[in-house]
Amino acid sequence: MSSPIVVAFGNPLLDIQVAADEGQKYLEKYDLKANDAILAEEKHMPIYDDIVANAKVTYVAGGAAQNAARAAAYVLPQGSVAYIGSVGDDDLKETLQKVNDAEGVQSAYQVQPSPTKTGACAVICTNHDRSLCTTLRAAEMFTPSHLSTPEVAKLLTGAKYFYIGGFVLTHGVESVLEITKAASSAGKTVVLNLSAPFIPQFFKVQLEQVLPHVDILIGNESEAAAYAQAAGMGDSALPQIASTLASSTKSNASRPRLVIITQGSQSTLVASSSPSNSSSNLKTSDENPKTYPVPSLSSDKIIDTNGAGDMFAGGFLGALASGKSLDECIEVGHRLGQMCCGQIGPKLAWPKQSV
Ligand code: 26A
Repeated sequence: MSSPIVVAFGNPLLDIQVAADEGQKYLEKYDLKANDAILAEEKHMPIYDDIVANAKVTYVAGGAAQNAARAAAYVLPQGSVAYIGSVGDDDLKETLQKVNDAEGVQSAYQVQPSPTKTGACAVICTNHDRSLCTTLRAAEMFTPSHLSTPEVAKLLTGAKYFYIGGFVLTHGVESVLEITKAASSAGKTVVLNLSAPFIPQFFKVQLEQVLPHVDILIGNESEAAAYAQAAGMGDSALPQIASTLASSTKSNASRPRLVIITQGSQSTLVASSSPSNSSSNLKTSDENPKTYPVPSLSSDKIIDTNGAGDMFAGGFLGALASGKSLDECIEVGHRLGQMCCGQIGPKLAWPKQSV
């Protein structure tokens, strides 16, 4: 089998999801915002046992970059995608690996010895919002040494597209820099997801270290706004934030940077640092940033929004790796994001639908 062309790196997590009818109670009990992604603090730690014992929960494979990897695999031929992250030697890992196997993602996990457990995310749904509260456990024990193991070194050499979940910047900037610097100097494509407002807010230093090596930056409106605040741009409008991020320093200057900002059901924005000089399949038009309306999705078709942004990003990436145009990549992203909204958790429709 040929080597995967896409490699994603992130925090492998098992999602423990509470449905919307019971969500409000847990938001209040644990002082969580309706639509947010945070690292669990001391006061949140009982939430995992609490929801398992007292709520109707669904277990679903999660971890933002792992979700995106499965979405990329959905649109690419078998064997195209691999995923790197750190897990415990436990049943949670088995569950994640089975889902990756079933959906065509090669799991190149670093496995921490017992009793370290695989990370988990409490997903509290209310209406169309989702609150993510994560305990990283094994995920934050990832070490750069894993990148030079023969299996992973081969994956990194063979791949052409690298997807980094911004969430790993809380603990893994050294590994991220190793992956992205090598990729960027070899002329390969690096995609970074901002992941959550707290990343630009509290991990700005790490973000600024990685940004020069990023060809395509993906985020949503609240992450972009958090970046603007952290970067001293106040409440600048989204097009300005996107254009500023697009034109910030780049190590591989021969290739322009794209910044993609999603806004749920509102239009997606794409800014390019150099629209006329884009590589052949990624040309934007004269409109910069360009706006892409999101097809409408009726409310009764939405089960929950957990993972929709990841599926957008992974769909975009898969389409990009198959040589599609920018417009087509955004369209595939929108389609997979919406498909995910119709499932419980970060899932797509199986058997596979054509996208
Ligand atoms: C470091 N944190 C907070 C996280 C995450 C995370 N993935 C990586 N690191 N917090 C939540 N997630 C995942 O985001 C997906 C939805 O976008 C959840 O596991 C969920 O599947």
